[in-house]
Amino acid sequence: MAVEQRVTYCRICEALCGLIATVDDGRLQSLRPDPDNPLSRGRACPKGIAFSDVQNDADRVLSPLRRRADGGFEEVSWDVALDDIAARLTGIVAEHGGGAVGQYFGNPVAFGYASGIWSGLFLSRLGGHHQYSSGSQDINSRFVASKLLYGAATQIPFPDLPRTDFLFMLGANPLVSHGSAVRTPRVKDDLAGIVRRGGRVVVVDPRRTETARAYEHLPVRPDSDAWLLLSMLHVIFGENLADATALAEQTVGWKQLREIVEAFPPEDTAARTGVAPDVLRTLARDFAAAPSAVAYGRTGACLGRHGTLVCHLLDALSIVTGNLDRAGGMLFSQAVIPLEDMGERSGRMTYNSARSRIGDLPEVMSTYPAALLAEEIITPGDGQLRALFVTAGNPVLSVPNGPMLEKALGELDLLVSLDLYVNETNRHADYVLPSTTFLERYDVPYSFANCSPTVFIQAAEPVLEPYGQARSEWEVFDELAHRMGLSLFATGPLLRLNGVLSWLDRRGIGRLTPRRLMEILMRVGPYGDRFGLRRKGINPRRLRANPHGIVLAEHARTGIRADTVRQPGAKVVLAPAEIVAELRRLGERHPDDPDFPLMAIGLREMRSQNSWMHNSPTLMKGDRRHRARVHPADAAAAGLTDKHLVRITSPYGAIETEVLITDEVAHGTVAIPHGWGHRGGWQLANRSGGANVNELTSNDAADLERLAGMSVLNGVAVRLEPVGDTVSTAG
Ligand SMILES: Nc1nc2c(c(=O)[nH]1)N[C@H]1C(S)=C(S)[C@@H](COP(=O)(O)OP(=O)(O)OC[C@H]3O[C@@H](n4cnc5c(=O)[nH]c(N)nc54)[C@H](O)[C@@H]3O)O[C@H]1N2
Ligand SMILES: Nc1nc2c(c(=O)[nH]1)N[C@H]1C(S)=C(S)[C@@H](COP(=O)(O)OP(=O)(O)OC[C@H]3O[C@@H](n4cnc5c(=O)[nH]c(N)nc54)[C@H](O)[C@@H]3O)O[C@H]1N2
Ligand code: SF4
Ligand SMILES: [Mo]
Repeated sequence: MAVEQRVTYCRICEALCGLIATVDDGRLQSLRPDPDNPLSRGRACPKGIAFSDVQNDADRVLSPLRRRADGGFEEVSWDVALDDIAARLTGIVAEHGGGAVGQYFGNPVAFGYASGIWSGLFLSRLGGHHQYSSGSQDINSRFVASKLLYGAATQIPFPDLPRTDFLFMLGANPLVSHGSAVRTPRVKDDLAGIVRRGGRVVVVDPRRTETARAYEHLPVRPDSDAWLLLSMLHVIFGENLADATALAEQTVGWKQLREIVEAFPPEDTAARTGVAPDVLRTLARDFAAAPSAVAYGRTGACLGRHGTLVCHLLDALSIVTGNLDRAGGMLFSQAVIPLEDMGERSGRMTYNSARSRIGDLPEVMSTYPAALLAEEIITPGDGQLRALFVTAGNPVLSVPNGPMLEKALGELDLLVSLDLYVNETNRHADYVLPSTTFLERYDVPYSFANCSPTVFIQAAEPVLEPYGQARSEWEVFDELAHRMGLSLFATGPLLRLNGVLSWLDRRGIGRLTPRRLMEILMRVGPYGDRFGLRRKGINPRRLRANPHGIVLAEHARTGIRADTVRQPGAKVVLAPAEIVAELRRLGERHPDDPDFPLMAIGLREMRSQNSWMHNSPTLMKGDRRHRARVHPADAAAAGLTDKHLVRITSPYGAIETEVLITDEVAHGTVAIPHGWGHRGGWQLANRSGGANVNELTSNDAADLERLAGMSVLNGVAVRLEPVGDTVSTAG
């Protein structure tokens, strides 16, 4: 067969860059950036290109693996695996009820719509509620803030980068992460454009990051953002810089917010934030005075002790200055494929409709804090978790207290994982089921792809047949349901689609697959062809004819608050009771402990993707090792020199890794990447050393952020000690 060039897009991170795959006789030869993708226009990062290493990895799992009595794995057929899993699940449900079954889904699930929908249907059909995800280590605080502000957890407002005059960016490093909760595949151009237009980009971060270096850096102490933002609002209200017209028209509760922030003058918060009062006052005035301005935050905003509050205050900053729902400000996300909308309308995007068995924490869109997983497994009683599916996740490395979780996994009656690899989590599984890569499946973007300043849609057909026996995740859940005699559609949000479904049925259109569901939603969505009623609307045929994607509108819509906010009168709620209660807890949760004088924060690297790309030879070339970034003064105080092995101890655990001395972190701050310390089936990753930073973080329910049950991953109290006189000789 001839060598072919096939158009697709990358699904590793939220930029979703266009790619061209060179395929020779069913094998991937290489990936390169797609020059004709209208958004990424010939740009991709090293991970996207190096995904060919993952696709063709000799360590990839390509047939179902079953645990042997001696602890190793053996290859079995799909029929053997699925029959046994179905039988064991049936037994567990018969004995303990569906409440004994759970699932954890990891970050890659967000890049394919099918797996999340079908596994969710499967679990709810069993009557299970034990649902966990990477969200409680990532973005659930953002969802909860949105639920409280806008009445819609899936409403993620985003910065209008191409038109703003002032980007206030807190706890994000998009020059490395390529943007999260905002789709900006050419983020370098988008940020440079702001400055070129005479605007400003201010980066609030404890570390002088790649992004901070390129723009204006405002260093802050870790986990102090709530105080910083309260003081900015203090100045804005106190100096009458708020947009009174916008507040009256768009919001309720702004007077209460004004009262609250009175108690936070910058002079009082400076000691905590490390930001001088005059600097903060000038910043607040400039932000309010800019023709357009927007506050944006990501994981650095979400992962502290008050993540939900920080997300709330960030939005409040844009809203109070009249920058909501207008060009250059903070825009409401609106889906091209209204999947989330369907969830919101059917009341499925819940918050705090139930509390966790352990720790009494609220559910967030039917998921509980993943930090509770270990306790939920080992704690006897009604609702004890006994069977767990892990889809595209590696919680042993990504969730606090990996060692305890690892032990707990061994207590399960059944652990099944759908993955590309044997990782640190599923090496304890009864079954590892080989999944398709994004190159082997159909996709259309949803979820965070809606946070796009330019309205865009692209559908990707599979560019490769699945390697080996790899299967799509949704088919696995579909098959299991079938073998257990369950119908996935007797329940849940799909009931809402009944009208459309019976219409299709009458026309003899076959069984419902996730793809069919998305195609229906696309056609009834805001840009859809309404099955022929709207001539220029999109439909599957048009998407196939335009494989590089279609720009549906140069700019995302503005002036849509009335249709978007699901609060009484479509008014944004600026002082919800939960946030007011959280404000009362401020400070209580920051005890100083002289035994742990430093604060650890996270750090993402250009050539890592959480825990799962350390087996790519291309990405691991050169001097790639796990290193904790330590300020020269802190290193000196601890008796550490460069490349020294350091023991980092928190109240919850200790790790040993290498030191990199740098003044890019402030005195008192240590920055440590997550997703290292491998012991899976990925041989190069295993050889790369490093440690699991989540041995330092706490999975105690009492330590979790209160409103969203977020793991506290930034601002972790630690101390440093040299490990003997060992200096690494590698590199
Ligand atoms: N200390 C600390 N911890 C953190 C963070 C932090 O900043 N600091 N960040 C957190 C964040 S934001 C996130 S999102 C989480 C991530 O946490 P997780 O989602 O639990 O873990 P990942 O490392 O992303 O692992 C993803 C797994 O999915 C597999 N995979 C990749 N693609 C596919 C696919 O298409 N199908 C299937 N079935 N499997 C696939 C990979 O092989 C890998 O095993 O980590 C969190 N943990
Ligand atoms: N190359 C690469 N890209 C990725 C990933 C990856 O692992 N590698 N992961 C992807 C995933 S899953 C996600 S969720 C996104 C995340 O996207 P981002 O959030 O943009 O990524 P980070 O680099 O973690 O940026 C968080 C920033 O917050 C800062 N920070 C830490 N603590 C605090 C604090 O208390 N206050 C403030 N103001 N800042 C703080 C950190 O120093 C860091 O610079 O990135 C995605 N993109
Ligand atoms: S930035 Fe890199 S990893 Fe993210 S979508 Fe683009 S090519 Fe893929
Ligand atoms: Mo993430």
